[in-house]
Amino acid sequence: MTMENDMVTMALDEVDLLARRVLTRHGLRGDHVDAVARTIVAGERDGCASHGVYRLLVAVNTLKSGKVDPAVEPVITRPAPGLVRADAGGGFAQLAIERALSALVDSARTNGIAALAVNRCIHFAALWPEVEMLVEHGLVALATTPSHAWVAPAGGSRPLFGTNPIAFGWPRPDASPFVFDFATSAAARGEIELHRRAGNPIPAGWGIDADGHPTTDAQAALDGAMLTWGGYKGSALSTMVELIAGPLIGDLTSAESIAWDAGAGASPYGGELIVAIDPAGFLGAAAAGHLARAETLFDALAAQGARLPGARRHANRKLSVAEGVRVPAALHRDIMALLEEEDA
Ligand code: NDP
Ligand code: PYC
Repeated sequence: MTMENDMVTMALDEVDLLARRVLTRHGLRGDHVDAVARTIVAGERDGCASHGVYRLLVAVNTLKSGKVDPAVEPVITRPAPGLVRADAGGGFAQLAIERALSALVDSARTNGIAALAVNRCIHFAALWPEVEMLVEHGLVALATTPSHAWVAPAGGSRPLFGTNPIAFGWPRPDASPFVFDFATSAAARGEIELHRRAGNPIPAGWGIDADGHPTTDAQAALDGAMLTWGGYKGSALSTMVELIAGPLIGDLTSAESIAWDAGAGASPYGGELIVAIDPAGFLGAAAAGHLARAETLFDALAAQGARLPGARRHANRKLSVAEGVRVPAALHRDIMALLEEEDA
């Protein structure tokens, strides 16, 4: 670990050890520690600052609030041939998803398509690690989850939707997978929190203040309402997320999640829907040929100088493995302070 220009450089195994120490010190137990640490380290490794080590502060805050069960064992069931359910039992989502993965892969292979409903989970993570786990098995994947009601619908001015991310993954035979993952709000709430921490204004169009006026003040937007991405289009997508990863799977909307939180400031509570599709389901032995044909789309995109979502992350990953990651010193100090707390 080295420090220069207010940045701390850490090797990935140092980040991993730090994450485990912090989570364990604050009461996380059993396989949850591995599963949660893995996504936090992956976020930092891939240059996703809003869902990297910053999430240690968020996870600890949730552990302290008593709103997450730190040791619960997820229960995996298969209610129908194409359906898997993971009851997280009030624990963090990561372990429930890891434990359901083999059933979901098996079900997608058998049926061509399968869906996993994760219920009663606390979700503070990025979705791309979940999608990538499925893509590694040669499956196409779609994942989505509501969060807390922080976002005003297009045309409205009061929080109703969560930041409601959607992630999609497509396996590529000889390249990193095509994976996008973004909030249906103009930016993830974590991005606004990082701007607040750094004392930086947010771009116009991300939020409105408590009186409904446009603002570039991060705290004012956090206290007021975030805005949807792409106006009414993001609003419609966000509504879809509320429905398919809320009532459709018997779980909470973002408004219900924040009501459940009752001011505790914990991470969102509710469900997640993950759909996995096996290309061989429709195509059988022809799947490889059609996947190869899909490559012309990616080639044509690159030929125009456009970049694929996921490309930045994968490039960052190579760099982090070789050179480690750079964490702002103030954030590193705040994380280290979590290890010193007397009453943890
Ligand atoms: P961004 O607006 O930064 O969008 C991220 C996606 O867009 C990535 O796939 C990124 O690829 C791609 N992208 C960015 N710039 C370009 C470009 N110029 N050309 C092509 N592709 C590009 O992310 P958000 O702030 O909306 O979300 C960040 C994270 O927050 C997500 O991982 C999301 O899952 C997480 N989140 C989680 C929530 C939860 O409830 N659990 C709620 C809300 C957000 P690349 O990564 O390669 O740059
Ligand atoms: O950044 O909006 C966000 C977020 C919500 C839950 C996890 N991340």
